[in-house]
Amino acid sequence: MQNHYTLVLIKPSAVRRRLCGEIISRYERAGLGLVGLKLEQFPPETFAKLYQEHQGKDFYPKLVEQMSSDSICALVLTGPEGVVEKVRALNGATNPVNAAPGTIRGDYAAAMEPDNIVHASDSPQSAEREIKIFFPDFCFK
Ligand code: 3AN
Repeated sequence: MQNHYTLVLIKPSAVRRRLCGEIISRYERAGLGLVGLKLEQFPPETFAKLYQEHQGKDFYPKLVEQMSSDSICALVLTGPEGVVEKVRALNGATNPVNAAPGTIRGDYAAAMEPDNIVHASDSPQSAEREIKIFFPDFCFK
């Protein structure tokens, strides 16, 4: 059986709030496997690659500045087909104002300020591209 993967980045504000353990345990409780983990500060160039589709948008400069300002916690999660959607469902809507209670963003953020707690890939193709940015040696099996 083919394995399926997705990338999650726990954003700097959530790392500072000591939320990594809580967030990781939500994914694990949902049956997903943790197969990559890094706590590290990355330069703006790394996030320019990650957020290439958002270049030119008004929020882009601040997003890159914020993500590179401090350590993030990068995760590779594995699970059955649909793992990308499953993680996005656990995270909740992009804007925490609209994120349902019980989701990560719904429970830990009230607004996009200072940030929306987590990033997650939005398709299996993005997941592969994004995992290679943060885990260049990751072995897709
Ligand atoms: P998601 O993280 O849910 O996939 P995307 O890919 O649309 O959402 O956005 C990537 C990141 O860009 C978000 N996590 C958020 O930090 C930022 N972002 C997206 N839309 C906005 C917005 N309207 N205002 C401020 N930041 C935004």
